[in-house]
Amino acid sequence: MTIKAESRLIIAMDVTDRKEALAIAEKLGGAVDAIKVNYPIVLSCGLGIIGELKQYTNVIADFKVADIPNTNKLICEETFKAGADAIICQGFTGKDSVQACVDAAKQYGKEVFVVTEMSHPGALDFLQGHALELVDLARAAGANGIIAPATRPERLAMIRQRAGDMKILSPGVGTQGGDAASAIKAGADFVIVGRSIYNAPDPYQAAKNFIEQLRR
Ligand code: FNU
Repeated sequence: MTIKAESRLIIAMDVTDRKEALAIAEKLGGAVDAIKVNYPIVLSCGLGIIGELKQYTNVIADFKVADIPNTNKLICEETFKAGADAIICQGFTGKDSVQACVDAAKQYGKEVFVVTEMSHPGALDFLQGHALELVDLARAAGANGIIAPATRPERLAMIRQRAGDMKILSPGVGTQGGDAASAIKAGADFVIVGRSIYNAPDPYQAAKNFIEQLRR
C-alpha cells in the first residue's frame, strides 16, 4: 500500500513515553497521513510500538538504514513484519544497499524513502555536495521517494527538479526553522513535523494549524 498525500502532514513521534505516544496518535491519527517513528520511541517502547500506532494511521520507520545489502534486507524485513508501511534508508552506502531495501519493500508491498540532503546545518559538511547524486541513486534503485530539507526551500526546489515523479518527504518544519507552506511550494509532497506538534500545549490544535497552512 502506498501512503497517499491527503493532509500532507506526517507527525514525527519522537516522544519516548508509550502512553503519551498512543494518546497523541489516537487524537491525531485520523488527521495526518502518517506517523513517523525513529529510534527514540522504538528504543524506549520496543518494535511493537509500530503495530500499536498502526491502528491509527500509516507508520513510517525512520531507521536511516545504512549497512551492507544483506543487513539492510534483514532490517527491512523485521521492520515490515512489525507492520511499518515504509522505511527510510540512507543513500550514501551506495546503490546495492538501497536496492536491498527496495527489493525487500517490494516483497512486502511497502515503500522506501532515501535520505538525500538532511535538514540540519551539518548537512552542509558532506551531504549537500552529493544530494543530487543521491536523488539519482534513489531513482535508479527504484525507491518510492526521498527525504529533502524544508529548512532550505531553494535546495528543496532543486532536488524536486531532479527527483521526477518520486515523492518528497520534507522534515525541518517548525522547530528547525522551516515553513510548511514554503516546503510544499518548493515541491515537497509531505512535510514532517515533530516537536512543534508533540511539544505544543495542544498538539491537536498545533496539527490542525499545520494542516490549515498546507491546505492553502
Ligand atoms: P522535529 N529528520 C530530520 N531531518 O529532522 N529523518 C532530516 O534530514 C531527516 C530526518 C527527522 O525537528 C528527525 O530525526 F532525514 O522535531 C526527526 O525525527 O520536527 C524529525 O525528522 C524532525 O523532528
